[in-house]
Amino acid sequence: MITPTETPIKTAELLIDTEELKAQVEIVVNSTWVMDVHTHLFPAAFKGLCLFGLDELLTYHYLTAEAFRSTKISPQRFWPMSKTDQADLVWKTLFVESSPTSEAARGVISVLDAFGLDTRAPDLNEARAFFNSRSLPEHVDHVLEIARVSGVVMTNDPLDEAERRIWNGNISIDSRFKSSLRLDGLLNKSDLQTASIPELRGLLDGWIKQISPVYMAVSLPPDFKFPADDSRDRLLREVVLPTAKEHHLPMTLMVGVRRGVNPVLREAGDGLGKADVSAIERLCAEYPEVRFLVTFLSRENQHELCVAARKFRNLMPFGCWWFLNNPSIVLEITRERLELLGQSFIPQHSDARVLEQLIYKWKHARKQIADALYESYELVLNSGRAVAPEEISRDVTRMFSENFNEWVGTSVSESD
Ligand code: RAT
Ligand code: ZN
Repeated sequence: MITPTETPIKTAELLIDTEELKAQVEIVVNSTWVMDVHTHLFPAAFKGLCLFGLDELLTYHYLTAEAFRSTKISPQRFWPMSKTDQADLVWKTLFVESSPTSEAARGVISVLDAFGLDTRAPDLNEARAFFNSRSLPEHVDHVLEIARVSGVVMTNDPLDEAERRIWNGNISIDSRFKSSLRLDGLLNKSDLQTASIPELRGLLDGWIKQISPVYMAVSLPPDFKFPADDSRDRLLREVVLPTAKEHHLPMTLMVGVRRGVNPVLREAGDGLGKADVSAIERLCAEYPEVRFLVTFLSRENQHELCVAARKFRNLMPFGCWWFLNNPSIVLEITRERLELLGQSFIPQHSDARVLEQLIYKWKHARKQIADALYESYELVLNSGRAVAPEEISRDVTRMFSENFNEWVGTSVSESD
C-alpha cells in the first residue's frame, strides 16, 4: 500500500481510517446541493400545476398503483372520488392496515417525519391542516432547503392547454425552475404529424424562444429503433435533431416505457420493457455534435448503457428512473456506473410531481449514492491510494451538478 507521504497530498488531509472515510463521504453526499435534472414540478406562479401537500402526496400514481392491490375498491369507483377521499383511502390501505415498506410509501413517512408530523396517525387531520397552513412561496424555499436542491428541471409540454395558457400570460418564473421542452406529443402521437417539416421546425423554434428550455426531451417505448422506417425517425432526422444542433440543445431520451399497459389505472397503468441500447449508440454515432442525456427504465439495460457511454462522449447516462428508484436497485446501478464511468454520469433525478417528494427522493437516493461511493473509495484505498476530503467534495459536486451544468452549457464542438 502506498504510504500517505508518497502522494502529493499532505498526510493530515488523507482519509486512511475507513470509519472516518465513510463518515466523511456521508457528510459530503448529504450536504452537497444537487441540481435535479428531471422533475414534473412547477413553480408557484404556475398556480394549479404546482402540486404540493398531503393529498397530492398520497394520490401520487406510484401509490395508487399499490393501493389498488390491497383494496377491494375498483378503479372505476376510485377515480370519481374527491382527492381528499382518495388520499384517505390510500392512507388507510397502505399506512394503517399495512406497513409502508414500499419505496413510495416509505417516502411519505420520510416527508411527514421531516416536518415532525405523526407518522403513525390513524387519520390525516393533523398533517392535512399542517400542509394547508403553509404559505406556498416560503414552503417552496423550505422544501428546496431541506432537500438541498439548488434547482429543478420542469417537464414542459407546449401542447398542454393549461400550461400553454400560463406561458402565454405574463409570468415571471422562479429562476430555480428550469424549463425543458417535452416532445412526446410530437414524436409519440400522431396529432402533429400531418404538419409539414418547415411548419414543425418553425413550431419548435417558437416554443424554444418562448420557454428557453435547457434541453428537449422525449420518452420512448422499448421497441424504439434507430434508424427505423417510421414517422418518428423522419421527425427526429428532419425536425428535432437539426433543431437541437441549431439551438445547441441537448436531447434527453427516456427509453423503455410501455404506456397504458392497464389503462383503467390511468397514470398508474404504465409498464416497462427491455429496450435496444444499440439504437442510442447509432444516434450518438450519427449525431456526434448533439449531446444526449439518456436513461433506461429496464434494469436489464443498465450495464449496456454504461458500456455505450464509454464509447460516446456525447452520451450522458442519468438517473435511476421510476421503477428503478428503489434502494437496492439504485445502489446496484450506482456501483456499476462508478466502476465503468468514474464520475462521468448523473446518478439520480427525482421525477418528483409533488413538491415535498423532493425531500424523500433525495434523502433516500443520497443514502445509496453515499454507500456506493464509499465502497469505491475503500477499494481505491485498498489498492494503495487514500482520498482527501476535498476530493470527495469535488467528485460529488461533479456528479450532483457540474456534469449537468456543463452538458447544458456548452455544445460538444465548443468544448472540443
Ligand atoms: O416517473 C414518473 O412519474 C412517470 O410517470 C413518468 O412521468 C416519467 O417520468 C416521464 O417523464 O415520462
Ligand atoms: Zn418523468
